[in-house]
Amino acid sequence: GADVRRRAAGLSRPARIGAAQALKSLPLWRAADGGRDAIQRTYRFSDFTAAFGFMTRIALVAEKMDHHPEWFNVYNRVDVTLTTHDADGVTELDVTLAKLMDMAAKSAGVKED
Ligand code: H2B
Repeated sequence: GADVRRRAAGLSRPARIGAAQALKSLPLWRAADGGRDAIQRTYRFSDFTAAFGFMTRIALVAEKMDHHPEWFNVYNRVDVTLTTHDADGVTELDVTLAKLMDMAAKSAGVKED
C-alpha cells in the first residue's frame, strides 16, 4: 500500500495537522460535521458533463498521489470529503488535493459559492 511505497521512497507517513490548521489556507472549505477530522466542500457546475469532467481529471490526480477523495455526485453537484485514512485525520496531502481540486473546478467552470 501507500505506506509501504512511501517507506520504500524513504518518506515518512504524513503527520496529522487537523482540519482547523488545513482550513487556514482553504477559504471555501469547511470542517466535516459529525466529529470526524475531515474537510468538505460542495462544488456546483453548469451540468453533469462539467461535473463529471472535473471528477475525471481529479481521479487521475488522486491515483498519481495515491490519495483519494470521498465524493458524492448528483447531476451538477459534487460533495467532497477529504481526510487521510492512514493518519486518522487531515494532513498536508488533503490540503494539496483540495487546492488541486479548487484549480480544476475553476477550469471546469465551477459556479460561484
Ligand atoms: N486516500 C486517502 N484519502 N487516505 C489514505 O490514507 C489513503 C488513500 N491511503 N488512498 C492509500 C490509498 C492506501 O490505503 C493504499 C493502500 O495505498
